[in-house]
Amino acid sequence: MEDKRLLTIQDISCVGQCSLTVALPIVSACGIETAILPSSVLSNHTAQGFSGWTFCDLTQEMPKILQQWKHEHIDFDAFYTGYVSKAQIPYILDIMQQTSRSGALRIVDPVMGDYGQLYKGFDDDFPMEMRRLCDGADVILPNMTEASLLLGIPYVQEGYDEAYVEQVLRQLHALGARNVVLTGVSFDPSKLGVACFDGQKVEYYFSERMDVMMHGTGDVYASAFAGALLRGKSLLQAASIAADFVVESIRQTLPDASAHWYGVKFEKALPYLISRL
Ligand code: PXL
Repeated sequence: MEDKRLLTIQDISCVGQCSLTVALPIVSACGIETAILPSSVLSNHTAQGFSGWTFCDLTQEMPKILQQWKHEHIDFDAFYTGYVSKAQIPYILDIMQQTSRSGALRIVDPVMGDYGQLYKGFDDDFPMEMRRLCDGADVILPNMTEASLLLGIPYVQEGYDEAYVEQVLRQLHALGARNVVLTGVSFDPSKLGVACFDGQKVEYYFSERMDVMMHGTGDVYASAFAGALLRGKSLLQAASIAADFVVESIRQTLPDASAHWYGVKFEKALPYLISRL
């Protein structure tokens, strides 16, 4: 098997264990060469806990970097996008189109929000632009909040049933994504999981619900998913391995959770992830 090269496009939050600072080590640990395109540089993430942040937008670098890559004939087997801005979406589509190796995979984590809310700094019309990145993706990985934002439907926190989830999966698939992995699905308060839909069958995977809220777990999930998928795992296998890796990362963080409130200690769970590949 030829070694794969993936490009991940998302921000650098210098401190806070999310986005590129988790994607690069996790995808690399999966044995996949990982190139990066930073969408912005922040001092730290924008989620609750920090009192503020610095932000340097890198949109204008994107077309320049693309030109240089084209000059060097640089191309990729896969793309994995995360936290990006509305203005960057046309550039990202262009980069994917112009640097794809044949059959290149597009994995889109439509990072926009959590717990029913858009992240700070995103406008209300961002979800409509994010739909453009989902259209043509091989896999999209929305959480329940992002699913509701993409579809323009109310966020339902709990009390839904399989029929509801399956209707959401069908609507997400209709945005033009080949496969949907919906995260944060729960029918039982003690279990949390994912629902996978390939346009025909719906499959679920549940693990123990860790009764804590920890930042960056969506990025840890998407990174492990991308790494496992590129290592040849099926959609459901990659979705399950990533879910178990998040649980193990949370477990490793729990003894020190109050000092380590800004993210999860995924580093300590990397040997576990590698053992599953
Ligand atoms: O984990 C998603 C994420 C990525 N990047 C930045 C964020 C967040 C979540 O808040 O603030 C900058």
